[in-house]
Amino acid sequence: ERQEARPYNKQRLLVVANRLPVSAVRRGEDSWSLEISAGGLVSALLGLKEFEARWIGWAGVNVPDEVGQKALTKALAEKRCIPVFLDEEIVHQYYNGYCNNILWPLFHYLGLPQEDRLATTRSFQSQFAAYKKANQMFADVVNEHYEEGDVVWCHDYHLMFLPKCLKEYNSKMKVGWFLHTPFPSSEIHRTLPSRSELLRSVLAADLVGFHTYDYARHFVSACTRILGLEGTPEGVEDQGRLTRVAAFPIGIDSERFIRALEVPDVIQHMKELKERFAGRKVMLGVDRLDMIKGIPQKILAFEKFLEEYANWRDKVVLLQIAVPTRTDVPEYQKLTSQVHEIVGRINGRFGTLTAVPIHHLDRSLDFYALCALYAVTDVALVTSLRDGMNLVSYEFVACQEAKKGVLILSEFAGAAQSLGAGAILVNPWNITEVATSIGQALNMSPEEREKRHRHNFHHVKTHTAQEWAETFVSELNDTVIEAQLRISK
Ligand code: ADQ
Repeated sequence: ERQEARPYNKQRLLVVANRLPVSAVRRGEDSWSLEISAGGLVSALLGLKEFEARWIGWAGVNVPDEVGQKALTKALAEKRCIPVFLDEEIVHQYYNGYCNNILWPLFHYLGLPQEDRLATTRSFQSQFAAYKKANQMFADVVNEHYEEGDVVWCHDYHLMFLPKCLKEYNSKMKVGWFLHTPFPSSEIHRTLPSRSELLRSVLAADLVGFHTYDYARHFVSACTRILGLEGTPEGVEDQGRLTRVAAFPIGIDSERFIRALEVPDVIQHMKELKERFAGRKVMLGVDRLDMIKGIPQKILAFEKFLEEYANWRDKVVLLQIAVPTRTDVPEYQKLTSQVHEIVGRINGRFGTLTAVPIHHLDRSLDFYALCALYAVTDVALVTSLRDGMNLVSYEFVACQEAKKGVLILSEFAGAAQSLGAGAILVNPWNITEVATSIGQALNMSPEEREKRHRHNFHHVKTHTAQEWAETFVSELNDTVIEAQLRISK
């Protein structure tokens, strides 16, 4: 495969992320069926015409035997994917442990789960060791497939140790690292026992990217305060070597959503939804069922709204679609029952024999069903307690050209910086404020809705995922050229 001819001048891009964009199901000893999952990153990279992208990552399944590994590697190669095989113990310590139980809550300002606090502190060293080991395994695979001139783009908090491993193999490798979550204040980051090692490793990259300027600033101050390095307008300097640090706000493939609204199935589905909820305003929440999304806070705010705005009680419905994730982590199981409990209580309190105010689904919707739902919604509610960006808000806006519904958006989502002028911004912890904003959204004049939508729609259409990826990769190329020029001077 490495010998494969390719048009000269097409640069290869190795995208390294914890998960490959496929779900793999084993059909027999040496046969697999694969399905590509069309997330934001996939569509962003599909649009990158001048690069030839390969993915490197974990396929999300444990494959202990060599026959299975060989067969999966072969099947994945057709999708331009290269697997990293992680065994169950590593997944437990690295992925469930260090990534999801330590870094994820910390980067979202949530602290460690209460009753786990001491246990987590005790297992910290072994989990961090597994994290480094896993990152080294990713590095081995990258190194094996790397060819001179390739660009290596590492993604997210799972792979903070990767830039260092890669540069140790080959200091000439062009390495970029992008964080999809917030980077917290340095006061939070400094509580991590491995704070310095992680920062130093990320700094080994040539370019480090974040969704917002604030996250980039937090990262630079962590480097100055914790490592004593110098922050410059370009990034962080260590003994004459510059690591460029900048903001690259992600977007979506907006045309894909806009086009979907013309598909007959979607139109039919919209018609059914409109009939189903005739006479009621539709409010919508679409989230992964995660602590950071503020789902209980959103539902409590909706309850407050029903209490305070009695005349709206039978004229509004909240559809909350929450796809379960990380279901084997106890904290997530607890969140599920908490949400069910609140929804049950509110439906019991405000429901009638024929209608309930909240429809809560623990599932994901397929792309067309999601588009239809976005398009018939009057008010979307995004109440993340912290969120790197939040693409749901972008997807909603993309589907609202006809309806011009209102977006209520948490000020703690990265998207607040780009869609803030068109949305109603709220502090999700203040349920009275959110309830009032719901009232304001439902009563908003068509002129004001039009004005706000125009602003956001323009943003979502012009700041696409493809543009985001292009900007990052070309900036990475430029950064490396500039560094070489500086050295040769
Ligand atoms: P996420 O935390 O997953 O991403 P988000 O950006 O909102 O959050 O993306 C979620 C995606 O999953 C969207 O494309 C959405 O359509 C889909 N989705 C969610 N719930 C669904 C459901 N019930 N059914 C169907 N689809 C559903 C992380 C960071 C974000 C950051 C992104 C990209 O946490 O802050 O914006 O990466 O960098």
